[in-house]
Amino acid sequence: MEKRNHDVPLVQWFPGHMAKARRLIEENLKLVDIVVELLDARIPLSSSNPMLKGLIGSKTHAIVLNKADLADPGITREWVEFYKRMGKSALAVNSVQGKNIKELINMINTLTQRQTSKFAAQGARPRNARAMIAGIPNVGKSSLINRLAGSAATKTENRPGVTRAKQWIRIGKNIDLLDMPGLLWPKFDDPIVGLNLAFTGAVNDDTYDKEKVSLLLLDYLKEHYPKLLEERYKIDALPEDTTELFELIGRKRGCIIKGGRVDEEKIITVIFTDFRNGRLGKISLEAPSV
Ligand SMILES: Nc1nc2c(ncn2[C@@H]2O[C@H](COP(=O)(O)OP(=O)(O)O)[C@@H](O)[C@H]2O)c(=O)[nH]1
Ligand SMILES: [Mg+2]
Repeated sequence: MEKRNHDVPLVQWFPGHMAKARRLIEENLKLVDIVVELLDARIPLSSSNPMLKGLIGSKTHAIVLNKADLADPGITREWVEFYKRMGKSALAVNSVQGKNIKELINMINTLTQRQTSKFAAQGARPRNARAMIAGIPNVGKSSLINRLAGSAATKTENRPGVTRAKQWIRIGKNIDLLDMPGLLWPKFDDPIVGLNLAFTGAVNDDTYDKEKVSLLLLDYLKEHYPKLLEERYKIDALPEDTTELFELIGRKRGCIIKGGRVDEEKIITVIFTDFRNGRLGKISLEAPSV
């Protein structure tokens, strides 16, 4: 995305909310053995939070790439390898269909074994692992918690008398998961990050220039996934000019208003929905730089 014009209006974050979220994470971190950091498989860098590293310190940390069903599978594999090379455990999942959820449970059990079996040598039974899920808004934290909990979910603890009781959900036999996920903020000072978050729908559509952003998305798709554009919109040769492509997509999809002009609002919606629902195909917006 280097050569692009990045004058996309930045999303406004609220420092007060951020400070509160940060405090909550710090507070909850003390209670768990492992933090599962949920990232969007299409934009692992843009959906990560630079502050988290400092917050978790030496706590066990696993990377989970969610929405893998929407991402380019080859690039997702590269990301998993990338994190592993950095010495982190990583796994790609689909929280809606429940793909790789068993593997995630195994991963949490394995990574926390040292803590849960601390007194095994003295004959004590291992205790349950305690985990929390953290990630930026809309990355799929609630979906993943629902998937992990399944239908047999039981709230295991709600200590009365404690001012802010923590809710735990028992996952399988050996894991207690904090019911409240940790809310993180994306990096908000990098325009490329803002753009990737807008493309994927992670930020509210009203916070940026939709037409500009949809043209930038087309630019990216034209460069990296031209075949998918040709197939979806039945175009034989993609026009050089992105605005032309934008209008052509409109004509192909019948986004026309009186007088034969294209309905720009409608085209923007078509492009965003097709991309975000995976109807264009499996697309990644970031690849590891090896
Ligand atoms: N395609 C796809 N969509 C997902 C996945 N996980 C979550 N979503 C969707 O992403 C949106 C945000 O999910 P949610 O769990 O509310 O995110 P949260 O804000 O992090 O709790 C919802 O529309 C989910 O259906 C996934 O693995 N694949
Ligand atoms: Mg949620």
